[in-house]
Amino acid sequence: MADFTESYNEISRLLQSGKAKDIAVSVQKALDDGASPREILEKGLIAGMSIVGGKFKRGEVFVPEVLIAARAMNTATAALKPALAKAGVQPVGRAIICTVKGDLHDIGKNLVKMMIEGKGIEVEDLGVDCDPQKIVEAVKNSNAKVVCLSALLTTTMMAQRDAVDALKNAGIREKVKIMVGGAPVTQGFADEIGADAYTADAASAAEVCRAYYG
Ligand code: B1M
Repeated sequence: MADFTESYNEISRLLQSGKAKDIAVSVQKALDDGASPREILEKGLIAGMSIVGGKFKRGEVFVPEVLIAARAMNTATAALKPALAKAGVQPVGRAIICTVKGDLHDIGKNLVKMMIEGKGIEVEDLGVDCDPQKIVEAVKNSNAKVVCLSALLTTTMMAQRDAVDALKNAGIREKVKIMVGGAPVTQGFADEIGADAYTADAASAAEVCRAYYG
């Protein structure tokens, strides 16, 4: 079995320095050489982004650097998407995903989306800063079985509760399973707001989501 450690490290380094074009080339090369899409994601991209996150937290890099890294992450995940999708099966159903009201973070949401799509589920992406009413309309107008809510800020976690409540008030809460996640979210919080599932990462989210389709 080939060792792709150096490829993953290179992808992580390119992500940290925000080299969007180079990272897409490196991701494609790693795929062509036989690296697993999931390992590229976890050991290259997510590993690189957590280093950027740590530096951001310690004040060693600032918002512009983080944005540049985020752009590279999006370019890289787009390059990876066909390979992740290929590992999936026939579409088994539909899900809705968004980042909740007030929150502009979309990297984790996009990863969750990609991993769910990789399980053969069609995903309708409502984007970021998503108003609860928009979620209600999407559920009404589709046959989605699962709604995935991402939140990255302690303040916007509360908008996950608003989304659950909006679905309840619209009388369509029981039509869907509601999954929540994002760095500040916990199982306890998910229970408190009446969500059906909390998962800590994109891969687990995809597994739990897939299980809802039988
Ligand atoms: Co923001 N930011 N940010 N930021 N940012 C955080 C989240 C923060 C922890 C940084 C810090 O201070 N250490 C902090 C939040 C503090 C808090 O509330 N506890 C923070 C802050 C404060 C802010 C601003 C307020 C900064 C400011 O303006 N002063 C501002 C808020 C803007 C807004 O949303 N209204 C802001 C802005 C930004 C940028 C725009 C610069 C950029 C976002 C770019 C983008 O997304 N397009 C950004 C980034 C990149 C980060 C960090 C560095 C990285 C986030 C990320 O993408 N991580 C982050 C620090 C960190 O995480 N260490 C930080 C990688 C991603 C793969 O992980 O999104 O956690 P994550 O997703 C994971 C899991 O959480 C999970 O799966 C994913 C991977 O497996 N997951 C789910 C996510 N959603 C899920 C849903 C599920 C299940 C699992 O089910 C439905």
